[in-house]
Amino acid sequence: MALVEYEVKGGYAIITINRPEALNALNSAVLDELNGVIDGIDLNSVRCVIVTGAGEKSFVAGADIGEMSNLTHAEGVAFGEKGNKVFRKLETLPVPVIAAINGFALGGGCELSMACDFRICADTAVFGQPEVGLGITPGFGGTQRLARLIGPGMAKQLIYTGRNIKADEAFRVGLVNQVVPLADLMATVEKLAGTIAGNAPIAVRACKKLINEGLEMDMDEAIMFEAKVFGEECIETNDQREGMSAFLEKRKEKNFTNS
Ligand code: CO8
Repeated sequence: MALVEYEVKGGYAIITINRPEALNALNSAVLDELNGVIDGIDLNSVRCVIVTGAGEKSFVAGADIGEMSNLTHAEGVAFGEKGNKVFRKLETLPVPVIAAINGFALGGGCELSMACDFRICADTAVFGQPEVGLGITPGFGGTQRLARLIGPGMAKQLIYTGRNIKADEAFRVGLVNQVVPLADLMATVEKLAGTIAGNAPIAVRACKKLINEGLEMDMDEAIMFEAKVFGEECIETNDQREGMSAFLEKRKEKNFTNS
Protein backbone atom coordinates (compact mmCIF):
# COMPACT_ATOMS: atom_id res chain seq x y z
CA MET A 1 0.00 0.00 0.00
CA ALA A 2 1.35 3.40 -0.96
CA LEU A 3 1.90 5.81 1.93
CA VAL A 4 0.99 8.61 -0.45
CA GLU A 5 -1.67 8.00 -3.08
CA TYR A 6 -1.92 9.96 -6.29
CA GLU A 7 -4.93 10.17 -8.57
CA VAL A 8 -5.48 12.32 -11.65
CA LYS A 9 -9.07 13.33 -12.42
CA GLY A 10 -9.42 15.38 -15.56
CA GLY A 11 -7.49 18.62 -15.11
CA TYR A 12 -6.63 18.17 -11.45
CA ALA A 13 -4.85 15.66 -9.22
CA ILE A 14 -5.46 14.44 -5.67
CA ILE A 15 -2.59 13.60 -3.33
CA THR A 16 -3.71 11.57 -0.29
CA ILE A 17 -1.46 11.01 2.71
CA ASN A 18 -2.30 7.39 3.43
CA ARG A 19 -1.24 6.24 6.86
CA PRO A 20 -4.58 6.29 8.67
CA GLU A 21 -3.52 3.87 11.44
CA ALA A 22 -1.19 6.66 12.69
CA LEU A 23 -3.63 9.45 11.77
CA ASN A 24 -1.45 10.09 8.68
CA ALA A 25 1.54 11.21 10.78
CA LEU A 26 4.53 12.20 8.66
CA ASN A 27 7.52 9.93 9.07
CA SER A 28 10.56 9.95 6.79
CA ALA A 29 9.06 7.32 4.50
CA VAL A 30 5.88 9.41 4.00
CA LEU A 31 7.93 12.54 3.32
CA ASP A 32 10.10 10.67 0.79
CA GLU A 33 7.03 9.31 -1.00
CA LEU A 34 5.38 12.73 -1.00
CA ASN A 35 8.53 14.16 -2.53
CA GLY A 36 8.48 11.52 -5.26
CA VAL A 37 4.78 12.07 -5.97
CA ILE A 38 5.29 15.83 -6.33
CA ASP A 39 8.24 15.23 -8.68
CA GLY A 40 6.04 12.95 -10.78
CA ILE A 41 3.20 15.45 -11.36
CA ASP A 42 2.71 15.96 -15.10
CA LEU A 43 2.46 19.74 -15.28
CA ASN A 44 1.42 19.55 -18.93
CA SER A 45 -1.92 18.03 -17.99
CA VAL A 46 -2.45 18.77 -14.28
CA ARG A 47 -3.69 22.30 -13.64
CA CYS A 48 -4.48 22.14 -9.93
CA VAL A 49 -3.57 19.78 -7.07
CA ILE A 50 -5.55 18.81 -3.96
CA VAL A 51 -3.82 17.50 -0.81
CA THR A 52 -5.87 15.53 1.71
CA GLY A 53 -5.58 12.76 4.31
CA ALA A 54 -6.92 9.19 4.22
CA GLY A 55 -9.85 8.32 6.48
CA GLU A 56 -12.45 10.50 8.12
CA LYS A 57 -10.54 11.47 11.24
CA SER A 58 -7.29 13.12 10.28
CA PHE A 59 -5.65 15.23 7.61
CA VAL A 60 -2.21 14.82 9.19
CA ALA A 61 -1.74 14.60 12.99
CA GLY A 62 1.82 15.90 12.82
CA ALA A 63 5.31 14.69 12.27
CA ASP A 64 5.85 11.19 13.64
CA ILE A 65 6.55 11.58 17.36
CA GLY A 66 7.96 8.05 17.68
CA GLU A 67 10.52 8.72 14.94
CA MET A 68 11.47 12.10 16.44
CA SER A 69 11.79 10.88 20.01
CA ASN A 70 15.38 9.59 19.71
CA LEU A 71 16.88 11.95 17.13
CA THR A 72 20.39 13.36 17.56
CA HIS A 73 21.13 17.05 16.87
CA ALA A 74 22.26 16.24 13.33
CA GLU A 75 19.30 13.95 12.66
CA GLY A 76 16.93 16.64 13.98
CA VAL A 77 18.34 19.17 11.53
CA ALA A 78 18.16 16.63 8.70
CA PHE A 79 14.54 15.72 9.52
CA GLY A 80 13.56 19.41 9.61
CA GLU A 81 15.29 20.01 6.30
CA LYS A 82 13.64 16.99 4.69
CA GLY A 83 10.15 18.23 5.61
CA ASN A 84 10.92 21.81 4.68
CA LYS A 85 12.31 20.81 1.29
CA VAL A 86 9.18 18.84 0.41
CA PHE A 87 6.78 21.51 1.70
CA ARG A 88 8.64 24.26 -0.17
CA LYS A 89 8.43 22.17 -3.35
CA LEU A 90 4.66 22.03 -2.88
CA GLU A 91 4.45 25.74 -2.09
CA THR A 92 6.41 26.67 -5.22
CA LEU A 93 4.76 24.12 -7.52
CA PRO A 94 3.77 26.12 -10.63
CA VAL A 95 0.09 25.11 -10.30
CA PRO A 96 -2.22 25.91 -7.36
CA VAL A 97 -2.43 23.45 -4.47
CA ILE A 98 -5.55 23.28 -2.26
CA ALA A 99 -5.52 21.60 1.16
CA ALA A 100 -8.75 19.65 1.81
CA ILE A 101 -8.55 19.25 5.58
CA ASN A 102 -10.65 16.31 6.72
CA GLY A 103 -9.81 16.24 10.45
CA PHE A 104 -6.73 16.77 12.61
CA ALA A 105 -4.19 19.20 11.15
CA LEU A 106 -1.71 19.35 14.01
CA GLY A 107 1.97 20.28 14.04
CA GLY A 108 3.42 19.12 10.73
CA GLY A 109 -0.15 18.64 9.47
CA CYS A 110 -1.05 22.28 10.02
CA GLU A 111 2.31 23.14 8.43
CA LEU A 112 1.58 20.96 5.40
CA SER A 113 -1.76 22.71 4.94
CA MET A 114 -0.05 26.11 5.14
CA ALA A 115 2.38 25.16 2.37
CA CYS A 116 -0.70 24.85 0.13
CA ASP A 117 -2.13 27.91 -1.64
CA PHE A 118 -5.29 27.88 0.45
CA ARG A 119 -7.23 25.67 2.83
CA ILE A 120 -10.81 24.37 2.87
CA CYS A 121 -11.74 22.30 5.91
CA ALA A 122 -14.41 20.00 7.27
CA ASP A 123 -16.45 21.17 10.25
CA THR A 124 -14.71 18.39 12.21
CA ALA A 125 -11.21 19.75 11.56
CA VAL A 126 -8.87 20.66 14.42
CA PHE A 127 -5.79 22.84 13.95
CA GLY A 128 -2.83 23.54 16.18
CA GLN A 129 0.90 23.76 16.63
CA PRO A 130 1.28 21.68 19.83
CA GLU A 131 5.08 21.37 19.54
CA VAL A 132 6.05 23.36 22.65
CA GLY A 133 4.23 20.77 24.74
CA LEU A 134 6.60 18.18 23.27
CA GLY A 135 9.67 20.30 23.96
CA ILE A 136 10.29 21.30 20.35
CA THR A 137 9.53 24.14 17.96
CA PRO A 138 7.38 23.77 14.88
CA GLY A 139 9.98 22.51 12.41
CA PHE A 140 8.32 22.36 9.00
CA GLY A 141 7.77 26.11 8.54
CA GLY A 142 5.07 26.69 11.18
CA THR A 143 6.66 29.67 12.90
CA GLN A 144 7.05 31.40 9.54
CA ARG A 145 3.93 30.50 7.57
CA LEU A 146 1.45 30.80 10.46
CA ALA A 147 2.77 34.28 11.34
CA ARG A 148 2.54 35.38 7.71
CA LEU A 149 -0.93 33.90 7.29
CA ILE A 150 -2.79 35.01 10.43
CA GLY A 151 -0.44 37.71 11.75
CA PRO A 152 2.34 37.47 14.33
CA GLY A 153 0.19 38.19 17.40
CA MET A 154 -2.33 35.40 16.83
CA ALA A 155 0.39 33.02 15.59
CA LYS A 156 2.49 33.65 18.71
CA GLN A 157 -0.51 33.04 20.99
CA LEU A 158 -1.34 29.73 19.29
CA ILE A 159 2.27 28.55 19.11
CA TYR A 160 3.26 29.56 22.67
CA THR A 161 0.17 27.98 24.22
CA GLY A 162 0.08 24.96 21.90
CA ARG A 163 -3.72 25.30 22.01
CA ASN A 164 -5.76 23.45 19.40
CA ILE A 165 -8.55 25.32 17.63
CA LYS A 166 -11.65 24.03 15.91
CA ALA A 167 -12.76 24.76 12.36
CA ASP A 168 -14.91 27.80 13.20
CA GLU A 169 -12.03 29.52 15.00
CA ALA A 170 -9.62 28.60 12.19
CA PHE A 171 -12.03 30.32 9.81
CA ARG A 172 -12.35 33.37 12.07
CA VAL A 173 -8.58 33.90 12.30
CA GLY A 174 -8.11 33.42 8.55
CA LEU A 175 -6.33 30.09 8.61
CA VAL A 176 -8.98 28.49 6.37
CA ASN A 177 -11.08 30.02 3.60
CA GLN A 178 -14.19 27.89 4.07
CA VAL A 179 -15.69 25.32 6.44
CA VAL A 180 -18.04 22.68 5.04
CA PRO A 181 -19.67 19.50 6.41
CA LEU A 182 -17.19 16.61 6.27
CA ALA A 183 -19.43 14.75 3.80
CA ASP A 184 -19.24 17.70 1.37
CA LEU A 185 -15.51 18.39 1.68
CA MET A 186 -14.11 16.60 -1.35
CA ALA A 187 -16.99 17.60 -3.63
CA THR A 188 -16.50 21.24 -2.63
CA VAL A 189 -12.74 21.17 -3.14
CA GLU A 190 -12.95 19.18 -6.37
CA LYS A 191 -15.43 21.71 -7.75
CA LEU A 192 -12.99 24.51 -6.90
CA ALA A 193 -10.12 22.59 -8.47
CA GLY A 194 -12.23 22.06 -11.60
CA THR A 195 -12.98 25.77 -11.83
CA ILE A 196 -9.29 26.62 -11.49
CA ALA A 197 -8.37 23.94 -14.04
CA GLY A 198 -10.86 25.48 -16.48
CA ASN A 199 -9.11 28.86 -16.44
CA ALA A 200 -6.13 29.74 -18.60
CA PRO A 201 -3.24 27.79 -17.05
CA ILE A 202 -0.71 30.29 -18.26
CA ALA A 203 -2.53 33.03 -16.34
CA VAL A 204 -3.28 30.99 -13.20
CA ARG A 205 0.37 29.96 -12.92
CA ALA A 206 1.49 33.54 -13.45
CA CYS A 207 -0.88 34.69 -10.67
CA LYS A 208 0.54 32.11 -8.24
CA LYS A 209 4.08 33.22 -9.02
CA LEU A 210 3.16 36.90 -8.74
CA ILE A 211 1.43 36.53 -5.36
CA ASN A 212 4.11 34.28 -3.84
CA GLU A 213 7.15 36.14 -5.14
CA GLY A 214 5.55 39.59 -5.02
CA LEU A 215 4.88 39.27 -1.29
CA GLU A 216 8.65 39.05 -0.78
CA MET A 217 9.21 42.37 -2.62
CA ASP A 218 8.45 45.98 -1.78
CA MET A 219 5.34 47.39 -3.46
CA ASP A 220 7.16 49.38 -6.18
CA GLU A 221 9.14 46.34 -7.25
CA ALA A 222 6.12 44.04 -6.94
CA ILE A 223 3.83 46.06 -9.22
CA MET A 224 6.59 46.38 -11.82
CA PHE A 225 6.95 42.60 -11.62
CA GLU A 226 3.19 42.28 -12.19
CA ALA A 227 3.30 44.52 -15.27
CA LYS A 228 6.23 42.55 -16.67
CA VAL A 229 4.57 39.15 -16.19
CA PHE A 230 1.29 40.50 -17.61
CA GLY A 231 3.01 41.86 -20.72
CA GLU A 232 5.71 39.32 -21.31
CA GLU A 233 4.15 36.06 -20.15
CA CYS A 234 0.40 36.45 -20.84
CA ILE A 235 -0.03 38.96 -23.67
CA GLU A 236 0.49 37.42 -27.12
CA THR A 237 -0.05 33.86 -25.83
CA ASN A 238 -2.57 31.42 -27.31
CA ASP A 239 -4.42 31.35 -23.99
CA GLN A 240 -4.81 35.14 -23.97
CA ARG A 241 -6.05 35.13 -27.55
CA GLU A 242 -8.45 32.26 -26.81
CA GLY A 243 -9.85 33.86 -23.63
CA MET A 244 -10.45 37.23 -25.27
CA SER A 245 -11.77 35.75 -28.54
CA ALA A 246 -14.27 33.68 -26.57
CA PHE A 247 -15.51 36.80 -24.81
CA LEU A 248 -15.79 38.82 -28.03
CA GLU A 249 -17.51 35.95 -29.85
CA LYS A 250 -19.89 35.43 -26.86
CA ARG A 251 -18.62 31.85 -26.70
CA LYS A 252 -18.70 29.90 -23.38
CA GLU A 253 -16.40 27.01 -24.33
CA LYS A 254 -12.74 27.85 -24.22
CA ASN A 255 -9.83 25.72 -25.30
CA PHE A 256 -6.87 26.76 -23.19
CA THR A 257 -3.62 24.99 -24.00
CA ASN A 258 -1.10 26.52 -21.57
CA SER A 259 0.74 28.06 -24.48
N1 CO8 B 1 3.07 10.78 15.51
C1 CO8 B 1 3.04 9.44 15.62
N2 CO8 B 1 1.91 8.74 15.84
C2 CO8 B 1 0.76 9.44 15.98
C3 CO8 B 1 0.73 10.84 15.88
C4 CO8 B 1 1.96 11.51 15.64
N3 CO8 B 1 2.04 12.84 15.47
N4 CO8 B 1 -0.54 11.24 16.08
C5 CO8 B 1 -1.27 10.12 16.28
N5 CO8 B 1 -0.50 9.03 16.22
C6 CO8 B 1 -0.89 7.64 16.39
C7 CO8 B 1 -1.12 7.29 17.85
O1 CO8 B 1 0.09 7.02 18.51
C8 CO8 B 1 -2.03 6.09 17.75
O2 CO8 B 1 -1.25 4.97 17.43
P1 CO8 B 1 -1.50 3.56 18.23
O3 CO8 B 1 -2.92 3.16 17.86
O4 CO8 B 1 -0.46 2.65 17.66
O5 CO8 B 1 -1.35 3.88 19.68
C9 CO8 B 1 -2.87 6.40 16.51
O6 CO8 B 1 -2.15 7.40 15.78
C10 CO8 B 1 -4.24 6.95 16.86
O7 CO8 B 1 -4.03 8.05 17.70
P2 CO8 B 1 -4.79 8.23 19.13
O8 CO8 B 1 -5.15 6.90 19.70
O9 CO8 B 1 -3.98 9.16 19.96
O10 CO8 B 1 -6.14 8.94 18.63
P3 CO8 B 1 -7.07 9.91 19.48
O11 CO8 B 1 -8.30 10.11 18.65
O12 CO8 B 1 -7.21 9.45 20.87
O13 CO8 B 1 -6.25 11.29 19.53
C11 CO8 B 1 -4.94 13.11 18.59
C12 CO8 B 1 -6.01 12.02 18.34
C13 CO8 B 1 -5.51 14.16 19.55
C14 CO8 B 1 -4.63 13.73 17.26
C15 CO8 B 1 -3.70 12.44 19.22
O14 CO8 B 1 -3.33 11.31 18.44
C16 CO8 B 1 -2.50 13.36 19.29
O15 CO8 B 1 -2.46 14.23 20.15
N6 CO8 B 1 -1.54 13.17 18.38
C17 CO8 B 1 -0.31 13.95 18.39
C18 CO8 B 1 -0.56 15.33 17.86
C19 CO8 B 1 0.70 16.15 17.90
O16 CO8 B 1 1.24 16.45 18.95
N7 CO8 B 1 1.20 16.52 16.71
C20 CO8 B 1 2.39 17.33 16.58
C21 CO8 B 1 3.58 16.47 16.48
S1 CO8 B 1 5.07 17.42 16.49
C22 CO8 B 1 5.22 17.98 14.91
O17 CO8 B 1 4.40 17.78 14.08
C23 CO8 B 1 6.44 18.78 14.62
C24 CO8 B 1 6.58 19.07 13.15
C25 CO8 B 1 7.95 19.53 12.78
C26 CO8 B 1 9.02 18.57 13.14
C27 CO8 B 1 10.34 19.05 12.67
C28 CO8 B 1 11.45 18.29 13.31
C29 CO8 B 1 12.78 18.86 12.97
